Amino acid sequence: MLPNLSREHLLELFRTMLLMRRFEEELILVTKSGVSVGHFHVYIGQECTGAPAVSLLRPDDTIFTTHRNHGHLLARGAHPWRLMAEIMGKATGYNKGKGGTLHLTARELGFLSTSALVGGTLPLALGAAFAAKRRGTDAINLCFFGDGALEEGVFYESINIAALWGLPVIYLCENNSLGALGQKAGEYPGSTIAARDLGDLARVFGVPAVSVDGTDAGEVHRAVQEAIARARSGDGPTFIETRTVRWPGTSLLWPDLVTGVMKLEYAWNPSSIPQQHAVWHGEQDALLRFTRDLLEGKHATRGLLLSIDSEVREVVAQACILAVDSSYPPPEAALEDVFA
Ligand SMILES: Cc1ncc(C[n+]2csc(CCOP(=O)(O)OP(=O)(O)O)c2C)c(N)n1
Ligand SMILES: [Mg+2]
Repeated sequence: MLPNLSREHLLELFRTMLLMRRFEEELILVTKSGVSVGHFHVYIGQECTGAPAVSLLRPDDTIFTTHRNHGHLLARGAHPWRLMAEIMGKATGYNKGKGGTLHLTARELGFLSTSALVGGTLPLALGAAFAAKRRGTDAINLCFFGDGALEEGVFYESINIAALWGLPVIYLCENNSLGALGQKAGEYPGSTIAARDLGDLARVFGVPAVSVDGTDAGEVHRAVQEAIARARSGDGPTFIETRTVRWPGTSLLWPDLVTGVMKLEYAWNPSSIPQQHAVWHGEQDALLRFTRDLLEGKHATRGLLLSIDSEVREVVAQACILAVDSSYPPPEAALEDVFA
């Protein structure tokens, strides 16, 4: 279902999701063409979670995210070219090329720190929420993490304190392990958690928990909206699990564009989807689901959606050119911005 928003707002969400998708498709393609960027993780297939969730925040709210962060930053309005430059380790990037994809930080956008340590941002989110409450503001913290973070002890310590002190933090667990619990060598691992319902891991601390379909922007929007209302009014944390099937291009340790560049046409002409990806594009691709919902709800014509796509592709192409053309930080800069 679609979020209960104006047409203009829905199209803005569509644009954001498309930007996330085209940005990462381009990133994979540019890597294949020989531009070295090191290891990175993509958000493909989880767009219907990040876009509506981040769109609900106020400018003074803070966000913590993980190694799978590109989509979250784009949703918050990060410049695609400065993001791409950072991923490539260039001096024009958000962190002067020193953070890279795994530690991408943009304080001006409320991203105080990103950690590639699984579970690493959970206690930091707690600190940000504590600071907001202590200052007497009603700002909140949105903390994204993967299902793998529930295997870490720090999750339980953090949510316990958040519950005890009624802190304004939203624990948004992006569970992308559905149907992909591969533990084979050479494959990206799924999490192994004994609990059947991940929400139970929060409920034992008295924290309200809800599980939603992460490809359903309407469900995500409603769950995050309720969690924000609770946090702002002083009623403490909420745990949200968003469930998605892993995109086939991330079953390998290094992302690969195995499904090819997605065509919007797949949304209205399923026979154009390559047979081997019929299930992914036809049933599991969050962005295509949103596209079909927009068309069925008569919020947009195919022509309008295609024109937004062309515009987004142009933005991404320019971002990539600028990033590739940027310089690496000079060796003399190695000791700048070092705290210890
Ligand atoms: C503390 C820690 N242990 C192991 C790793 C190696 N590692 C990187 S990503 C990853 C899987 C994380 O799964 P999840 O949190 O569900 O995120 P996903 O990649 O599935 O989005 C692991 C184990 C790490 N970065 N940090
Ligand atoms: Mg995961």
